[in-house]
Amino acid sequence: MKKLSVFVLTALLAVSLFAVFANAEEQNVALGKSYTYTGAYTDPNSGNVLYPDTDNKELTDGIAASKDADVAYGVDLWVGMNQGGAGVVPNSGTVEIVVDLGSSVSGITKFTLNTLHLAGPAIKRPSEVTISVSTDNQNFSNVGKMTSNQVVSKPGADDNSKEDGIYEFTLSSTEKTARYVKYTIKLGSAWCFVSEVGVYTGAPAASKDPIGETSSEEATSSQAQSQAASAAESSKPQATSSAASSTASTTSAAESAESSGLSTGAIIGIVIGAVVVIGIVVAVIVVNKKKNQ
Ligand SMILES: [Ca+2]
Repeated sequence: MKKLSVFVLTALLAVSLFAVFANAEEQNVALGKSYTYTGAYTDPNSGNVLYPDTDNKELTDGIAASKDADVAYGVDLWVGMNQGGAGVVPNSGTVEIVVDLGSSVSGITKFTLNTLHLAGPAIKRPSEVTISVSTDNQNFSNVGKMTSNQVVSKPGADDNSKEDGIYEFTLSSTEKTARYVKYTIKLGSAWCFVSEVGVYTGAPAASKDPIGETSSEEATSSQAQSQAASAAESSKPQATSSAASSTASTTSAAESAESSGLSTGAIIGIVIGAVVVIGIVVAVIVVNKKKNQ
C-alpha cells in the first residue's frame, strides 16, 4: 500500500511539474493568423504588386529570414512595404501591420518582427516600431517601442554597408490581453521588407513598471532619410541607391535585460499542482489511518 502511495504521489508530482513547464513555454499565438498591412506597391507599368505577400500568409507562416542567403530583396519570404503603397497615409513615412489573433488572448508578453536591411537598394530596417493592442480593432492602447538586434550580418551585401543583414525587433511587456496587435513601422527608407511577425504568450514578462527600465535602444537608422526620394526611386529598389546615403549610426542592440520571473500562468500551475499533491497526501494518510484502526 505504501509503495502504491509513493508511486501515485510521484506520478502526480511529475504531471503537475510538466504542466507548469509546458505552461511556461513560449507560444507564438500569431502563427497562422490573418492580418492586414499597408504599403503593398503596385508597379504602374506591369500592374503587378512588387515583392508581394504570397496568399496573404507570409507574415505569420512561421518562416523568418535567418541566413546569409536571405539578405537579398529577391528572396520570396520577404514582403515589401513601400512609402507610396496601398493604404499608406501620404507623407507619413509610416506603414502598419495589424494581426488578428482570432479571439481575445491573455498573457501576451512578447512581440517580434523580422526585417531586412539592404542599404544599396533603399531597403532599410525601420527607424522605429511601436506596438499597440486592441480588443475591438478600433481603440488601441500603446504597449511600447521595440528594440532591434542584428541576427545576421552580411557586410557588403550591396554597397558595403556594415549594417546590411537581418534584424529581429522585439518588445517584452507586462501581460497584455488582445485580439488585435498593431505594428506601427516608421520607415527607415522608401522600402521596408518584413518576413515574419510573432506574438508570444509564456515568455518572461517585462517588469511591472517599464518606465526607466527599458533602456530601449531604438534602431536609429539614418535620421537623414530622404523623404524627398522620388517616386521612381521608391518604387524600384534595384534601380537606385537612395539619395540618402545616410550617416546611419550602427546601434548595437543593447537588449534590455528581460526579467526572468515566472508568468502568472506558471504560478497558477504551481499552486494547483501543490494543492493537488497536498490533497492526495492527506487522502492517503486518512486511508492508511482507517486501515490501521
Ligand atoms: Ca514568414
